[in-house]
Amino acid sequence: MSLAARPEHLVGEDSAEISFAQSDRLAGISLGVAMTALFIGGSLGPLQKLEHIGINWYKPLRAIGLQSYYQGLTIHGVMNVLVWTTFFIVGFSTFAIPRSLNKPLVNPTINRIATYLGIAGLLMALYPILLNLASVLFTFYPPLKAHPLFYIGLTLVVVSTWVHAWSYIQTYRAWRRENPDKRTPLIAFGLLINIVMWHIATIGIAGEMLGLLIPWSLGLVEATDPQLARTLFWFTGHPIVYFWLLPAYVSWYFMIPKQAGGKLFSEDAARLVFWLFLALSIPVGLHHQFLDPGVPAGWKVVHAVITWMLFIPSVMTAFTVCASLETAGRANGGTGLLGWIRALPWSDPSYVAQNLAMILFVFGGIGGLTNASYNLNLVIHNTMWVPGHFHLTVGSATTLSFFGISYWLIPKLTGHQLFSRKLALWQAWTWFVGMILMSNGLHTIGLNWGVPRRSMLGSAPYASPDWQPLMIEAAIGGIILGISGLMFYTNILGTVFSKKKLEAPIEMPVAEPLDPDHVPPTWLDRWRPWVTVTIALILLAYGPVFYELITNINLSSPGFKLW
Ligand code: HAS
Ligand code: CU
Repeated sequence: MSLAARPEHLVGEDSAEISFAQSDRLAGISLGVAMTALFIGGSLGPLQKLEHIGINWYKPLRAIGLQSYYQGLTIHGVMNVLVWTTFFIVGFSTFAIPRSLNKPLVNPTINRIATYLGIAGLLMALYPILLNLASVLFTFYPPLKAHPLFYIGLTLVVVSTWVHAWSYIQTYRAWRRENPDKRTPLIAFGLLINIVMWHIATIGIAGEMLGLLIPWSLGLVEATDPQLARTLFWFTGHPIVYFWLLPAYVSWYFMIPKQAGGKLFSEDAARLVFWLFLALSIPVGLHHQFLDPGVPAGWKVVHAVITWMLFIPSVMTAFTVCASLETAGRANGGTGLLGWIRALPWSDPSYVAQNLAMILFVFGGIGGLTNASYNLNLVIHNTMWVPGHFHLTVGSATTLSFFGISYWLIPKLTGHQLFSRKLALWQAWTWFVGMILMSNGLHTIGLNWGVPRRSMLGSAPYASPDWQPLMIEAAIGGIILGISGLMFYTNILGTVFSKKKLEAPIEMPVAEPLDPDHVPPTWLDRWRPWVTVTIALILLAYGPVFYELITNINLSSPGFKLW
């Protein structure tokens, strides 16, 4: 279908008059920072697994300044789950929102400022981390106390995402003024909901940083209130996981069907799912605090119930994405009950990486429900089960999907052919196998023996020989993941420095709905009611909790530096 003939809400590519060069350049910078961060953080992962089976790697690494296992684990957590995700999402949004609206950013200077602010914040936070002045892990729970630059730097990274968000919203509003009766194009729709959800969600961490941790680390106040800090942290800390997931969902819903040769099964279902994530992502943070003594039990129940409601949009996603893939498989000639699966594009690495990510997410999601059940949470909280869970979610659903996106996006941005499709396919499959081995080992030792997470198990006096086979399984998985990571970087660097230009331009994949004449109802494209419900639910589920904690604020805990 020619661009001009496409229904308006499906357009998503350069037209002769419109240039996206500025936003593409900014997107490229953010993606580069993201990938560098993952390289640094990811390379420590296999080493942690080796420590757990008694191979002590961090002593030799003292020569290059790494002081301890906990410093390594902080670098791993901060670089992977905070920096890689955030910068990739900003890069992907900066690339895809203007294209999807078919309108360049109205004020790219704002995004340029935001990009450099984010990088400045990152460097500021890295300085104390690398000097072993902030080995407080990625959750930075007080009373562990880091150097002030750690908190200030991370705050600036969050502020940079707000500044990006303001620019995207400005561009969207300009588009809306020009198109008052049109439905928001789907890719922009999903990414905008994600960034707005994130904006509301980060009020928690902003409160924690500005109200408690920064003044405390600067010595302006002597003591802090760890319970209030933890609760503010998880106000942001749960929705952050959907901030990481929703860009992958954008790709699964609105891009993958196109790449696979099919159609989006239901546009209405897809739109509803994103609104449900806006409304339900935030008022659930207490499911990370079921074991915290200072939070009233009744509110934990409320958050548990909303968490189960949040399960619904993910199950709807499983159904809709599967149905879209079925349309693709059948369009490609697949027949029978399952024959369409074989007809999916299993030789396209971008597709394969993302489909494998979806499969791993089925197991990560089931584990999430286990976590959210209070009585089961008592068994697995703070055990190795939890890293097992989040490597299937952020480490697979998100990260492997982002790899899949990179396999078309990096060639698109550089204008160079992907260095090696075969290597990319191997990369996706080795990530899949490595993650199955590692997460199975971690889940099982956590569940069966309560083996603690975030511990130097290789030298723990309580470690039992019974754990060893599963630890070895997890370590083999971790090493395979390390090799897979190296394959990814070889391919990306190979592409960036390749001399082979693209033979044909790459278009951003934009899936068309199965029924092209269907116009989604207005209530699925209006911000006001959904934002109102979101704020009301937050006030309901968190209002009394914060009222209680703030009126009884207890600034009594000094800071500790235990590393
Ligand atoms: Fe979680 C802890 C509950 C999802 C990340 N989670 C964590 C932590 C992280 C994390 C990082 O209730 C650790 C934080 C820390 O350091 O302490 N999580 C949930 C629940 C969900 C969930 C209910 N988590 C995620 C996602 C994450 C993530 C997504 C990152 C991206 N999580 C918890 C709880 C804890 C927790 C407690 C605290 C544990 C504790 O005690 O410390 C749900 O959203 C999951 C719903 C998902 C599904 C899966 C749907 C499947 C789909 C794929 C479809 C497949 C297809 C394949 C189409 C039900 C959508 C087709 C295939 C073909 C071949 C055709
Ligand atoms: Cu959560």
